[in-house]
Formats: sequence, C-alpha cells, structure tokens
Amino acid sequence: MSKPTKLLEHYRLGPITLPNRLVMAPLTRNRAVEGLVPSPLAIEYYGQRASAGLLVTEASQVSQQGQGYQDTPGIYSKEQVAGWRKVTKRAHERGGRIFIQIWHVGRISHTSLQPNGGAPVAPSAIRAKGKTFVGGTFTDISEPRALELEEIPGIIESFRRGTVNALEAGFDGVEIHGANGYLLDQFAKDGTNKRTDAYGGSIENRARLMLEVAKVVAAEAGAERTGIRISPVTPSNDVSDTNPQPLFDHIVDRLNALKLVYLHVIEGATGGARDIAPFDYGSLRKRFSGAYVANNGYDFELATKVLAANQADLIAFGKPFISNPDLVERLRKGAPLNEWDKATFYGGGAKGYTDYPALDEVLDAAQ
Ligand code: 8OZ
Repeated sequence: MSKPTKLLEHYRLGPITLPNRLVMAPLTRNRAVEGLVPSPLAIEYYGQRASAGLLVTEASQVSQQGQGYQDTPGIYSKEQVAGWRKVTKRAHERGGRIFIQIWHVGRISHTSLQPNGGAPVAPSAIRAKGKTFVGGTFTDISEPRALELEEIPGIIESFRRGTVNALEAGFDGVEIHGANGYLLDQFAKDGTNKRTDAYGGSIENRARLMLEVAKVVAAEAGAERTGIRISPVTPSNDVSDTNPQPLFDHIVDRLNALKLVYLHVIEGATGGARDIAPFDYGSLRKRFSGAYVANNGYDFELATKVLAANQADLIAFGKPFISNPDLVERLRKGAPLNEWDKATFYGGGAKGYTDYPALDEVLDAAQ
C-alpha cells in the first residue's frame, strides 16, 4: 500500500465526479489515420487509461489551418467526429471521463499542411526558430503571415465549431489549448505579438483572443464543462513575454469571471525544468475559484505534498500515463512504474502506444 494521499480521493469537477485526482495530460502521439481521423488504436489507448480521474485527449486541431504536425487528429470534419465518438464510447464503457483538447497551432506549422500550401497564420509575421514534423522528417517551421483583423472572428468560430463537434462526439467537456507557444499563447505574449490593433499592445489587448475563445467555448459547452491550459513561462516553440506575471494574473481573473471549471497550468518549462523562471503560481490559484490542475514533472511525492498544502486540486501526469495504462492502480499499490520509450512517442502504430502492460499482465507474464 502507498502512503496516505489526497491524490486517490475523489473530486467534484462541475457536474462530474472524478474517482481520483489524476488527470491524464494531453499528449501528442501523431497516429491519426486518413482524413486526420483518430486511429482505431486510439479507442483502445484511451480505453486502457479510463481509470484516470480525467482523460484529456491529445491536442486536436479545430481547422486545417490549425494543424502544425503530421498525423494529428482534427475535430472539424464529420469523419473526425465519428472517429472520436468511438473513443468516447469506449472510455465511458470502461467507466472513464474524457475531455478533448482543442487546438490551433498558429505559426508553428509548415506550408505543406496549410490550405492551398499557404503561409501559417500568426499574430505577427515573425518566424519561430524551430522544427516541426512533416512528411516523416523534422523540417524548419515556415514563415508565417500576420492575421488580418477581419480574420479573427473566423478563428473564434473555428473553436466554437470544434466545441459543438466535441459535444456531438460525446466528450464530457473541452480543454482549450492556451499553452506551449501555439496561437492563443502567441497572441498573449509580447515576444510574438507586435500588433497595433485591438489584439496587440496592452495586456488586455494581447489576452483578448484567448478570452474571446474561452467565452464562446463556454457558451457552447457550459462553463462547467470548459477547462483551459496555460504555460506562463514556458519557452516552448520560441515564445516569451517580458512580464508574464501581470499578463497571466489578468488572464486568470477574466477566466475566473467566465467561471471555467478548471485552470490547467504547466509550471515552468514544458516537459523540463520547473524553476526555469520566477513565477508565482499561488497568485493564479488565489484568483481562480474553479479547479487548479497542476502539471509538469509531478511524481507521487510532489503531487501528495502539493495537494496536502491545498496548492492544487488535481495533478496532470503526462509521460507516466504513456507507459502505465493503470497508473492509478500502480500508485494505489505503491507498485513500480513501467519506463517510457521516447522513440515511440510520436508516430507509428501499436508499439509504444497500446502495448504497455498493466500490472496484472506483468505479474501474469512473470509466473
Ligand atoms: C509535442 C509534439 C507536438 C505537439 C504541446 C501539442 O506541446 C503539443 C505538442 C507536443 O502542447
């Protein structure tokens, strides 16, 4: 048996009760099939992990323009909705709860993925230093173009449509991807946003797109089924802000006014150092009356400590959920965890996706 921990206690998230405080973090796996429909293997993958308090799917683009890497699933076509419906059905049959993460990559894309081979869109025409994965190789991110003011309602509409589709596909709710240097984060941060219209300049203006998206998504799904993910100080995808604390204090005040059900915060550098830059996450926690979902580099000990100190309500685990479909059970028993294989994170088939064994399978194999 493991030590006492709030991690394994239930939690009331809006209208749904989570049997434990573990969230499976959104994890890009690049295995979508023809039409960017989630793979049939995804049905089994998410189903295997249904004991998580809450499953959040991999980021799913709300439009073709919102795609930045090969083989990521969409949530904009009928076929994609039908594919996701099978995923939610299986997750629910296995007793789970599942949100979809909805995504627009903005400038982190390549012309070969864009409608008519055009430039990816961004707040400002500033190219990101970095690579994306397309056509089976890592390729330089393309030069973006700045969105015209007249195009912004269409971006918001694509998130609204994605939400309508998500509900039709049977999801319990939606997580808005406001993190990791993608479109909404690009608008919020001053390293990527040099606009001089109502969407650039002041903190209020830079935050506007993220907040307008949050408002329409919550209007469709209900605020009690709408979460959002942010990453105030991550350097991922070449984003930066000269003063992230007041920016994110403002964003979170406004998200709180919208009564979103959770705020999912990547603390530090995504998948890296938690202490990369000074930032007061307690300030966000204080400002937000919904659930605070903490993420980045948590293990059982740190999760237990942070929950006991009431610094978070839920803890999102990423890589441990890739390699441990029964992570909850393993933590409950204090059992060892399977190691993950980085080589199979992105792309491929069942290997490194649906073939990680649960504890009972490991024990059976050892007999
Ligand atoms: C890894 C590879 C590609 C995309 C994120 C959606 O960082 C992603 C992502 C992660 O949020």
